[in-house]
Amino acid sequence: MAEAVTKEQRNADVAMKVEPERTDGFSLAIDALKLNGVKTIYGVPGIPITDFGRMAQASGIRVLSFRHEQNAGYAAAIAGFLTKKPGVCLTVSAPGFLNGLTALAHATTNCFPMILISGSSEREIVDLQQGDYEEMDQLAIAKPLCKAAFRVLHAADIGIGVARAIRAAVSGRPGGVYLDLPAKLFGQVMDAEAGRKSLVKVIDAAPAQIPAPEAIKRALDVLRGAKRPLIILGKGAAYAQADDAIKSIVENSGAPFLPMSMAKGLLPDTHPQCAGAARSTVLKDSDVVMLIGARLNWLLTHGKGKSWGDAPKKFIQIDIEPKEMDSNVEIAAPVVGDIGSCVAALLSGMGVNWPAASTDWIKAVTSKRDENVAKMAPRLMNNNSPMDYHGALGVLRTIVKQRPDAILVNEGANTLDLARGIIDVYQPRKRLDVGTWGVMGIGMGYAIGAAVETGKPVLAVEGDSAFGFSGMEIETICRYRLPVCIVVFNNDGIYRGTDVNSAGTDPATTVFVRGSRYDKMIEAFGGVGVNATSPDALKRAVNAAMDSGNPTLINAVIDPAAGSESGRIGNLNPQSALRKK
Ligand SMILES: Cc1ncc(C[n+]2csc(CCOP(=O)(O)OP(=O)(O)O)c2C)c(N)n1
Ligand SMILES: [Mg+2]
Repeated sequence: MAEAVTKEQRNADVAMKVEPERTDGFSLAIDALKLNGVKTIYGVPGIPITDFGRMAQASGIRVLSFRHEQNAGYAAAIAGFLTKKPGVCLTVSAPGFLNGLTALAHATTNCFPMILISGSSEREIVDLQQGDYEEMDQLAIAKPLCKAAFRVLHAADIGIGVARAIRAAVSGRPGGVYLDLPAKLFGQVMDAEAGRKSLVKVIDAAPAQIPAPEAIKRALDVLRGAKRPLIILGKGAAYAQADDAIKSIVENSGAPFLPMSMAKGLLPDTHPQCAGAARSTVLKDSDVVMLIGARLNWLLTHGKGKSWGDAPKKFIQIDIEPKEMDSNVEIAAPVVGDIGSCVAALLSGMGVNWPAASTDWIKAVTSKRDENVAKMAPRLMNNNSPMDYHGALGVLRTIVKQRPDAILVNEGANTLDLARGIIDVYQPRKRLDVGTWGVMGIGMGYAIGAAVETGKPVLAVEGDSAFGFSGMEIETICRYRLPVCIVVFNNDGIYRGTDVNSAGTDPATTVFVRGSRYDKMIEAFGGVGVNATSPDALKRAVNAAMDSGNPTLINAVIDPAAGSESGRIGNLNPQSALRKK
């Protein structure tokens, strides 16, 4: 008997030596992601990627399962913004892919690096349109909506496919990349050694792009000639993580600066040069505007028109994308390169004796800012019940001041526009919001992505409509025990809760169930729910949530009549001459 076992063992040993070690598409895809430092995948399981997710989790990648792919996609998108590495979202074919695609397009529009990996059905059947399970030509659909799209058909190409996706997402102007992995690919088997050799570690994924010395000189000449300079910081500046250099350039120049929404906190909103509360003055009266990672799109009324005043203006623009220059108005001094390199070059060109900005200009801006801040102050201290936006936001403003490392997520209409102006931000990349599209639905995905990537507490300030787009993810937040405190500004509807349907049958299009109790939703998943009807109660509830780190949802009862149509951008609603309001 002992003899027989020995023989079997010997045979097995021989078999092992003869049989070469093999690997498969599942393992190669996981190995390729790990080799390139992917630590987290955000997704929703299902055919054909369930086992892929399981195996990725078993291999040590953190795989977070969501309730809807769009939210997983938004988590990946914001992970990209926060880390300068592509956030990865994993979905099933056709419907799951489409659900994730909105987030991929959003990432591309906002210049966040992200990779959407979707499983797909059999090419032979899809291309002949023979009706496969979840049949869709995903690659073709993704292409116009993202920066690059790739499909891998052979296991031996997985390494290259992943490398191309990573490099495309983060190099140059970052954006969304689609990576199509057909079901059959995962099961393909190949020699393990050849598989290992096929993997590609991406070296220097986002190479520095150094600006031309002439461009730097031209920019500094324009800036030196300014009588009333203004610096506008965009979220590209926040993304660059060149925080010290950006602060130095602003301070050396002495110019007032205006942070775009997600650039708030690069320098604190309370910085003496911050012109956030004197926005209309600085846009109108400045004569030279230096844009750092900010685009002259609708958010800056395209750099022209009434809000920019009549006086001639010269623009200096710093951006990694050459095509961005002259997109809306003439750029007198284009500086093309990555923000970090451009700012460093400008800074060294400025030297130590940069002339101070004119005191008249600084005084004009400061006094306007102080006047506006003083006007707002009493409104922020009201303790009305039901609350108005100012009373509720006044409380949150104080809380964020006391907890400057918390991450603020913000969406809604009035809830967004008023919070943006009222809540000061003190550190870079602490304010995450709807971005370039003004999209509703980023809330819970961003909150989860931010909590996971940074380990910091998250305060999500959500309109009741905005919250509804991703509300089911509170289960995800509870499941992973993330330190997220959600405040729902519940004014019974979109913009306000007082609209009436003149036909008198169904409710008006912008109103929700009156007096809804969003706080009860999170209790279903073991989170903490609080109904807050006054600023004092709101303050207590948020502080308790932030202290405990427990997933919490606070239903903040806001006067349904307090908001205005479309918040601060009501002017963008089309008007007919026949139906002037
Ligand atoms: C995906 C998407 N769908 C619809 C809209 C249109 N929209 C803009 S703001 C908003 C909701 C505003 O209501 P709420 O979040 O309750 O904020 P409030 O103004 O009431 O504070 C909607 C539906 C959008 N921006 N994005
Ligand atoms: Mg609302």
